[in-house]
Amino acid sequence: MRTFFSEDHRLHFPKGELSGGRFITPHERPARMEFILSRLRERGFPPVEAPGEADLTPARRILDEGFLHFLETAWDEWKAAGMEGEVIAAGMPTRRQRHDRIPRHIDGKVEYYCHASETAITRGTWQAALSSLASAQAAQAAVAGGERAAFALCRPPGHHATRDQYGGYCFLNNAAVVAEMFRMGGAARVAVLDIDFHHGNGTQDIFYRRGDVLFASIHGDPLDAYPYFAGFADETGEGEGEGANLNCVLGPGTGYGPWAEALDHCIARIRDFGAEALVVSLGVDAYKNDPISFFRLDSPDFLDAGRRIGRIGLPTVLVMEGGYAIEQIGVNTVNVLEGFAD
Ligand code: Q9C
Ligand code: ZN
Repeated sequence: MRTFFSEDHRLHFPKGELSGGRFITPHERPARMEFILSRLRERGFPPVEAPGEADLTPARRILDEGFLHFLETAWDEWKAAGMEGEVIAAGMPTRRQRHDRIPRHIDGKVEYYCHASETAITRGTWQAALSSLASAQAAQAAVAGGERAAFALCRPPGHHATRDQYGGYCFLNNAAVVAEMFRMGGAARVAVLDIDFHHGNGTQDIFYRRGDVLFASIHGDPLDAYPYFAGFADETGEGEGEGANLNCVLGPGTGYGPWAEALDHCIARIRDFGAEALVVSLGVDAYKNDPISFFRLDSPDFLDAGRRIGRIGLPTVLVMEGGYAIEQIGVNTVNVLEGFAD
């Protein structure tokens, strides 16, 4: 399987993540990529390939233009306003507040376009997010060109980014753009299968009213886990999208048995839906020792999960999302890829 990867991810490494009332070194850090790259080499995967430039045309079809412009200019505006640190949202518009006017002041714009303040924007964040998207797009092009599957080793991740908000370490929704590109390329129906521990609220948001893209996700119960305010089982889609959104919610301590049952449930739905292409939001934070999640998958379970996903038999782009047990992220991620290719 070919892997697409850009070194530009290094341009995004905030000094701090707000966690438990303190600033810690972000869980979502550059070293994550090193462990995956080294495992890919160890297992004899072909050398990773650098993507070309990101093409924002497909992104503009599903993302808000003002949001894209904000991401591109936020750092400069923040600095021009005399802010000394990294771009961090101190608040967000909430219940019974106005969402119909975008603030003029950069501090207000940041609050408008952010949904989780653990995530900071730095000088290089936009370029890193663009190059991450470029890797996803290169993987999509490879699959559209006839490869059975390709791996987009994306950083920063994307599945928490909605059409107009960043957060949860995500800025541009790579998986959603790939799904849209499959549609543009002629696939009548596309499925996104999200196995990251956290609910892919961004992807759900983008396709919620659409019947041509199925979103199916297995994740920690939002009553107990980020993103808290989305991901419940009764969110099934709206309008044309009714029935094209499947949330499989599992509680603290869930092991591979029930997790694999949920996976099979998602797979059956993907088959019934008649998807012609598959996008996998590949997070490995369901791992038992992940520092910010509560499932109990073990490393060999990822191999089995990969096998089940491979047996769906669809042209597939696997897009990297989360995974914060850094020492094991390489083995767990590559296990999914190897299981898939079995
Ligand atoms: N104190 C992804 O896996 N909350 N994002 C962190 C830690 C945000 C995870 C709380 C988690 C975001 C792509
Ligand atoms: Zn996650």
